[in-house]
Parts: sequence; C-alpha cells; structure tokens
Amino acid sequence: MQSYTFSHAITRRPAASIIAGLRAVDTGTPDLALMQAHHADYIAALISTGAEVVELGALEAFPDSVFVEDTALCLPKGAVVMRPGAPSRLGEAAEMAPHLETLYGHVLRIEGADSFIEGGDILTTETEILVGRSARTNAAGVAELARLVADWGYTVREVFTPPGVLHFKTDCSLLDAETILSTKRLADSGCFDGYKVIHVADGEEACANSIRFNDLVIMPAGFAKTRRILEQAGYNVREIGNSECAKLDGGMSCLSLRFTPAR
Ligand code: CIR
Repeated sequence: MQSYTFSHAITRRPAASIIAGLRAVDTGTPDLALMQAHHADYIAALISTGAEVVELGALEAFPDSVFVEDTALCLPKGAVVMRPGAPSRLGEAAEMAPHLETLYGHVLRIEGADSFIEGGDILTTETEILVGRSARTNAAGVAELARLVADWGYTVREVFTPPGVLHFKTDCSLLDAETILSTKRLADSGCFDGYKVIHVADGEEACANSIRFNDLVIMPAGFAKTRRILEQAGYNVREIGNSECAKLDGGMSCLSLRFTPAR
C-alpha cells in the first residue's frame, strides 16, 4: 500500500507567469484565476483523505513550477531531487530540495551533467520503479536514479514513453498494488505485463493521468466513460477541473509530490 497511501503532499501555487508555461501545441492562454480555483479544489481533495499538504508559494521565475511532480521522486526510504530535461525547469528542482530536506532530514540528488530525468516519467508500484525514457528523461538519468535507490527495495525498470507524449505518466496511473490505468497505446507496448490494466475509454486518453491518493482516485473532470469504468471497478472517484493545466500538458499527477517521509 505504500505506493498509494501517503501522509504528505507538496504543492506549489501557480504563478502569474504560468501563461509562459511550456506546451507542445498552443491551444490558448491559461486563465490564472480558473487555474487557482482548480488548484484549490485539488488541494482540498488531498486534505480530505487525511493527508498533510505543504503548500509552497508561487515562483514567478519558473512558469511551470506549479507542476512540482517533475522536481523529485519521493519514496518511503528517501527523496531524490531530479534534473529536469527542460532547460527552463532545471532550477525548479533546486527550489524544491530544501523543503524535502526539512521533511526527510536529507535528500539525494541526480547530479550528472548528462543526466536528465523528470518525475512525470516515473511510476512507482509496490515493487518496481518504472522510468519512461522521453524527450525529458534520458538513459543516463535512469541509470543514475537506479544507482541512488539501489538499496531501497525496488527494481528499476527502464521503459519507453510513446512518441509525442510528454511524460510516461501522461498515459498511465497507479490505481492500487496490482492495477494500472493506462491508454491502450502505452499498455500495448507490454510494459505492464504482470499487472492488471484498466484501459481508459476510447477518446478519453487525456484522463490517463490521474492519481490514487489514499482512498481517492482523483481524475480530471469530463471523462464520464472512464469514470464509470473506475466506479464499476470499485474505486472512489473525485473529479477536479483541469482545463487550464491541460493547455500546458499538465494533469493530476503533475500537481503534487505524494509521500510518507521516513526520518
Ligand atoms: C512541461 O512541459 O514541463 C509542463 N508544461 C507540464 C509538465 C507536466 N508534468 C507532468 O506531467 N508531470
């Protein structure tokens, strides 16, 4: 259960500079006020499960800094500060490190000059850390992570993010110890063999980035078919508006670091 039950989450308020956030395709300028409202709903959902949420202040110098997931990997035995592959996001990881040091006592860091890795490419199950190579995460980053967490009880497995997809977890989420929500295009690669896979409904690929957080599955609003599939499978689903983050290729997992710090 350690892969989906958590005592803590960290979020960061969206900055006004979010309008300059990275995006693969420009589908319009994010509305800051609406994003703030969605963000508040998201935090309320996390808190409703009994977790403590550390809400960090906005960082105007980093337009994408609301997407805190990409800055670190937080596991029961420790935290690893990432090296984001997007140059404009590299500094976000250093901004996160002191907060994790406070909660964990110390942190490890990806440091190699050629190593790049973002948290959005990492899916942790009870036994494995799956890391998707992508435009943001390279083999050196995966190898360095594997060395750092070698004693933490997981197998690190390098997998591949589908072409044109930002992050591995853009297309999948952990639902419980043996179940993964995935797009068909990702699951068809065979990377989840051995797990139970629930496919998102056709045409609803954008809701594959959801999160299991304690007793809730938190998914972006507006994907009724997949919501029904999840509810029929017994999950307790909460929808959160994601229209503004979606303009920047962001979703439910990107907005938090979720963990139970060991001290
Ligand atoms: C970016 O391109 O880096 C941001 N606009 C979106 C990051 C989304 N993060 C995530 O999927 N973990």
